[in-house]
Amino acid sequence: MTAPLTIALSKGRIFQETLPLLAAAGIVPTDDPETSRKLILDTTQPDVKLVIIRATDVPIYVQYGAADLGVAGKDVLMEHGGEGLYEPLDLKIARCRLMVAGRPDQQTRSNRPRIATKFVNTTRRYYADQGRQVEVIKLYGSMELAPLVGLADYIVDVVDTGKTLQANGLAPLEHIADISSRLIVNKAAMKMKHARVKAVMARMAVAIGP
Ligand code: PRT
Ligand code: MG
Repeated sequence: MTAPLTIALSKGRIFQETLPLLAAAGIVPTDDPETSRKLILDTTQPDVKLVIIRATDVPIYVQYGAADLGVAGKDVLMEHGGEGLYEPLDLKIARCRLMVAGRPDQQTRSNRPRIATKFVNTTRRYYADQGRQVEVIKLYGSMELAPLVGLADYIVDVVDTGKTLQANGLAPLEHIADISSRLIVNKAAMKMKHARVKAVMARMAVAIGP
């Protein structure tokens, strides 16, 4: 029996948008993660399993070889740093933009504004590259609240329609990066399971199109 090929995915938009690409590679899960409590899903290919984990954990599982492949947003990969990973394929799904946002009328109160974000590494790098002094505050969610209650002057977050910002009286101010989800591959798996990994990649690539 061959060792299984394990693919790490998060629930929600990434799972939904990756399904057709996996189907093109002949991989169809036999459980629905939105209704099943299982964290390891079987697929129509007996030697391919899906592991369902938090979006930010996907690069960690792949880095350490707990999953051979994964799908993660470029925002999550920028923050992770990419150690131990290859990033061979832009899946062009779950697109959004990483932005600095704040109140449209924001007057910076100090020469060292506070930025609330879950993307602390990316945020530090963005401001450092521009020689701007900031204080970065790590949050785990609901970043939009921080400027409203005086916790921070600005936030760094991913924006799609902008409706969440707008509903909270915030506006996108600076564009940091265009984001889409990427296929990531453990470096050792790329060597040890080369034929199977390449086959999945090739069939997904055709489904993504130009
Ligand atoms: O939800 P959880 O805390 O488990 O983790 P997560 O938020 O990182 O996961 P998930 O599944 O919500 O997002 C996975 C990936 O989808 C992210 O890493 C991004 O690469 C990508 N993506 C694309 C988005 C969005 N669009 C998006 N709109 N991730 C989050 N959002 C948020 C946005 O920050 C806002 O709070 O969705 C909300 C609605 O956005 P608007 O701009 O349309 O109002
Ligand atoms: Mg979310």
